[in-house]
Amino acid sequence: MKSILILNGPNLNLLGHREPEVYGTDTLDDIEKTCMLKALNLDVGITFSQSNIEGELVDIIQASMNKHDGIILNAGAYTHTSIAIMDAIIATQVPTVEVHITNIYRRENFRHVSYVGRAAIGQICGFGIAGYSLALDAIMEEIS
Ligand code: CA2
Repeated sequence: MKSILILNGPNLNLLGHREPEVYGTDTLDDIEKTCMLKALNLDVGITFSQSNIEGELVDIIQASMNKHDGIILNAGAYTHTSIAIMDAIIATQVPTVEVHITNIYRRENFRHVSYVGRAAIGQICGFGIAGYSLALDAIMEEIS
């Protein structure tokens, strides 16, 4: 059975609790439950993880080598700044799909740059939390 890591970055633990007008009312737990159900249907194992700390995200990505077949990554604001996370994805060579809840290209200019995007297979953004489910389909298509 394939194994996918769903990794979320800084502040995404606040989903559903703050700024619902931007990020909606679903929590990270809700996203996890939805993904778990979908994973059952797809017959794939998923591991869910979140950190607010850049170095921890790098550690988690490194540890995914020989453990997971793919990564779904919402690196939050580190998307736009972190060469370290980009390098970790490239180094580990685990196929990665980048996800954003919002359409980052309709927001401030500083969100239009994605370092993660240079290392990812592809990007899904602007579809709310459905993006995680779409990313699961996309990564399964890629690694099956
Ligand atoms: O749209 C996305 O998924 C983002 O990755 C979310 C990041 C943002 O910095 C990226 O540009 C786009 C922010 C995550 C913060 O999440 C919050 C959730 C609820 C309340 C406050 C922040």
